[in-house]
Amino acid sequence: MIMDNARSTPRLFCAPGPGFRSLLEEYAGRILGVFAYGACKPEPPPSDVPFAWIPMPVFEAEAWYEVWVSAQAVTLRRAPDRSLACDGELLFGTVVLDDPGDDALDAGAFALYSILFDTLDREGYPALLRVWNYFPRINEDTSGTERYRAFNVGRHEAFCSKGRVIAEGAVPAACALGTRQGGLQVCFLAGKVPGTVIENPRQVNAYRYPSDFGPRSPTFSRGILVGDALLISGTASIVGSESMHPGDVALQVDETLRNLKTVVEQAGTRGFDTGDHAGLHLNVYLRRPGDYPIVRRMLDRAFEGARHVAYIVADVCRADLLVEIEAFWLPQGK
Ligand code: 3EB
Repeated sequence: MIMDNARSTPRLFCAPGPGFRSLLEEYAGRILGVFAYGACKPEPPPSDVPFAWIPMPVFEAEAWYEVWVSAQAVTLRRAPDRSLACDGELLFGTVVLDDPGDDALDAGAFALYSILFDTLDREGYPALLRVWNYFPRINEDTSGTERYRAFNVGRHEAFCSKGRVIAEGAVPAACALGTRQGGLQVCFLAGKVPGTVIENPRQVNAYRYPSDFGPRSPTFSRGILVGDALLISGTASIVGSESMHPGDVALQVDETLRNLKTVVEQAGTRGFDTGDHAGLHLNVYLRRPGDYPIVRRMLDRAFEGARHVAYIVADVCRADLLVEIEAFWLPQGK
C-alpha cells in the first residue's frame, strides 16, 4: 500500500474564546471536532461538528478552543449522546454518559468504551489512535476504590470484551483528567490503519503497571504517530511506575520534561523529525492554580517558540501528581 501521510495527518488550530469562529469558517467542511476548555459553558460551533466542552478553568482566556481539522472533506453524524466526523482515513467521535455514581463507574466506563468500539467496528475505522478521558471527582474514593481506578477496570474490560489486544503497539495514546462537573465524556480519534505507537523506556508501559496502581491497568501508550503528526499522551512525573517528587511542582515539571524528551526521541527512531518548536501545541494541566507562575516560567524556557501552550486547571489522575502535559506536534512544512 502506498502511504499518503498528508491525507491521514490531522491538523490542530487553537484560539481563545470567540476567535475560534474564524477557524470554523476557514476550515468549513473539514473539521473533525472541536474542544473547548473553560470553566463556563462556552459557545458551541453552530453545526453538527463533534463538540466537547471540557469543564476546567483555563488561564489567560475565558476558554481555549482546539479545532481538529482533516486534510479532506468530512461527513458528520450526531445523536444526543454521541457525535462523529469521518473523512475516509480518520474518524473523530465523542460519547457522553451521565455519571453512573461512585459504585458503578467501572460499569459506566465499560458501557462507554463498548459504544466506542462498536462505533469503530460499524464505521470501519478499527484502529483506536488517541483517546481523551474526562470525568469529575477523578481522585475521590467513596466506595472503597478511587474513581480513576474504577474507570480503569471498566475500560480494560471493554478492551478485552471487544476483542482488542492489550499489547505493545496496540494501545492508543490518551489522557485522563478530572473535570469540574458533568458526566463521563470520552473523545476519540481512530483510523483505517494503525498509527505507530510510541512507548517510553523510562516508564513501565501503562498497561503493565503493577496492581498497586489499581486492579486493572490503564490501557494507553505514551504517544502515537498519525500521518506526519506526533500525538503525545498525558505525561507526568512518573519513572518506572512510581510517582516522583510528591509535593514538589518544580521537580515534577523537570521529571515530566525528561519523559517528554524521551518520548520525542523514541518518535525520532520511528522517523519523526521535529525541526523547531513552531508546530508544537501543548496542554499543561495544573492541579493547583497557584503553581501557574513557576510552571509557566519553566515551560516558557523549555518550549520557546511553541505554537500554542494552554494552561488548564484539572485534577491529574494520580492524587500525588501536580502536573501533566500532553502535546500535538506537526513539524512545519508538513
Ligand atoms: C500516567 O502516566 C499518568 O489513564 O488514559 C496519563 C495518560 C495518565 C493517560 C489514562 C493516564 C492516562 O500514568 C496518568
